[in-house]
Amino acid sequence: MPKVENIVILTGAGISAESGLETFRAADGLWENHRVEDVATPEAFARDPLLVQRFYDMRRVAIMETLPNTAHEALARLDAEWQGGLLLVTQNIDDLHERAGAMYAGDPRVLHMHGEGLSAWCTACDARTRWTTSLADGPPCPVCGANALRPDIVWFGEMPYRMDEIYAALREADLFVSIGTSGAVYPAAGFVREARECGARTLELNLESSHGSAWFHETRLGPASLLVPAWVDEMLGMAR
Ligand code: BV8
Repeated sequence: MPKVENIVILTGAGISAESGLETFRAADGLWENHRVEDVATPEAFARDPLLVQRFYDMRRVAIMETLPNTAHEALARLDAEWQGGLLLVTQNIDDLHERAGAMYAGDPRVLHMHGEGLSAWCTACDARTRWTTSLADGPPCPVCGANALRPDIVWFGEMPYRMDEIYAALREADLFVSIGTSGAVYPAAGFVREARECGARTLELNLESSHGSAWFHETRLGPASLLVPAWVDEMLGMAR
């Protein structure tokens, strides 16, 4: 493999599956018989804010009850030891990458493009506050006091966060690695093409082939808890 300096990693729900967090596909995209696409939208929030707040209250509790697995820990080791460029973009709203070790909350190298389950966003003053309890109870914004808190989540039809940074990193990437995602949702699902068109090598680590598998130079099938530590050992071994 040619020399690798800059790496961009994209993770999805599959990397957190072995920590016990349900993936979107495993739940057949359903929650209380609602399609996730029908709950995770600004329209659903406008129509039935309590339903949507309860959905994210449940997800917040689930996040707080889970622990990082060996795949998160391996990426944290890579984050700590890799000498070149590294950007970890996650579609996940859990904080398992941060809790895995080297990465810490607010680490600019962990980019939650679809927001964070443990963050509340005030639609009155735009403040974002770490949140680990219920929002369905309608608590006031800690900054401005308004009753205007929503989950700090990018819903369908909303623009994902920090896209400029992501595309800039994809343009510089020598290697793009996708871990535990079905490649079903855009713009994340298009990153492999962006990277490839800019000359990066592309690697997919997933339990099964995904919507985007044809775009990867290499796909390795298996659980993230096995594939990711082995890949990180390979990268760090190669760097030595
Ligand atoms: C945008 C946060 C435009 C929420 C998520 C009509 C109207 C509006 C937009 C659209 C439209 N039609 C299409 C679109 C675009 C839309 C889209 O792509 N829709 C899809 C359904 C076709 N995208 C959007 O709306 C995006 N925004 O387009 O904005 C715009 C433009 C200008 C100005 C303003 C706006 C925003 C999308 C973000 C939605 N939010 N998450 C929440 O979490 O509740 S999406 C959510 O689903 C995830 O974040 C992720 O992105 C996506 C898929 O999830 P995955 O992570 O891939 O999980 P999944 O279960 O699918 O797959 C798991 C994989 O892991 C599987 O492959 C499995 O095999 C594997 N696996 C399982 N176990 C393991 C494993 N692998 C390894 N080891 C294991 N143990």
